[in-house]
Amino acid sequence: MPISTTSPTLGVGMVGYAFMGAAHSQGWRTVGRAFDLPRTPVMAAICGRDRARVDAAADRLGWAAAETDWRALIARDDVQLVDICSPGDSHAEIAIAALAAGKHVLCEKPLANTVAEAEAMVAAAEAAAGRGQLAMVGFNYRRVPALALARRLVAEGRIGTLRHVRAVYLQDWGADPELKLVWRLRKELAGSGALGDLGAHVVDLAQHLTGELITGVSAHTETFVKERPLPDGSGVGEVTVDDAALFTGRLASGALASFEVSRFATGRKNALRIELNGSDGSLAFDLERLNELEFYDGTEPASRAGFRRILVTEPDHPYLEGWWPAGHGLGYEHTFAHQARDLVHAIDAGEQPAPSFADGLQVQRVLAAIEESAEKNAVHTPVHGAQ
Ligand code: SOE
Repeated sequence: MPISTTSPTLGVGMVGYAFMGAAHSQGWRTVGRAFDLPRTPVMAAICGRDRARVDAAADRLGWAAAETDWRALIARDDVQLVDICSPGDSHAEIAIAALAAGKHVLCEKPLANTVAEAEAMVAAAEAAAGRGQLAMVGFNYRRVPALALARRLVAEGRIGTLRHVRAVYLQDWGADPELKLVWRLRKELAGSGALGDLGAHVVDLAQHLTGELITGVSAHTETFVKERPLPDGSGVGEVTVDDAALFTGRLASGALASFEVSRFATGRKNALRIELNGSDGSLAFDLERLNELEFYDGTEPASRAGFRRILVTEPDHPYLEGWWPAGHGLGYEHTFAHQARDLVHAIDAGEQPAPSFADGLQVQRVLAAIEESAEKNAVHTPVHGAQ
């Protein structure tokens, strides 16, 4: 449903209508009401395999039409941008086909299930860029205003030389003993477990906030529950992904980073926390308090220095110009509107949006290095007396 009658439109077609499909839909539904856009997104069609369910999703989420075959979706004349929110095993095929069909592409993270798939997607995106088409990967947490502000403060040198990145991303739904063998627990569909799902976010954030790449890692992963009941009740099946991953990394400048991601952190529902320590100060963020950023300015006299809480709701804070008066906070869903806003601007300007598919590939390479390291580290250095 167009909002502006004056700006040209951008027809969006979405693949997938589960959690991420609903979150992206919320972004497309609200973005034109919050921000002035050079093109008005039109929610042209959504795609899912089951006719009754995709029709219901189109109705509920606000899409004008529904398709049951993604090939039909990308062939539609009223779709200029394909937004991929299906499980990782389908990302490469759909993204490459959509780019070949002349569409722009937004693909949910992680970009792909393997480095080889991600490389093929980057090659397709590079070829399409020559034809004026753009491709972006959906790392939505980059668009939390407090994290966008953190990146700005790092770039302005407010924490000095980076020494540490410390990040955790914790959930607990894996701890449910009744949990079925859902797609997120099957390597052939999801690529990896907590690592690709949660680790991809913190790897991306660590690099995005600091402007540095992770150059090497050392890791441990574990699958705590090795078998789960099959969803159709026909028995049990093997869990083929990690339930948790612990890894350390070195950044290009020599700064040290540590990460923990888990689906077994009982009581932690969606706890993403990241802290940066530099020679002149520190920044700390907690997704459970996403309108806040903690800043320690080490250049202040020690007698007055201390972590200060910046309430990131001022109109001149990143993305806040579109929303409410100061003090009226935002939530998880707004990150998807911000992502849509930045992508629409990039498409209109013909400029590569960030994160690009190449950025997504780089994260994929870090994830692959973590898996390789975890395999090697499966043989631990023994602790004497503890065997
Ligand atoms: C996993 O449970 C998940 O849905 C991720 O896939 C999302 O990327 C994250 O934002 C919330 O948790």
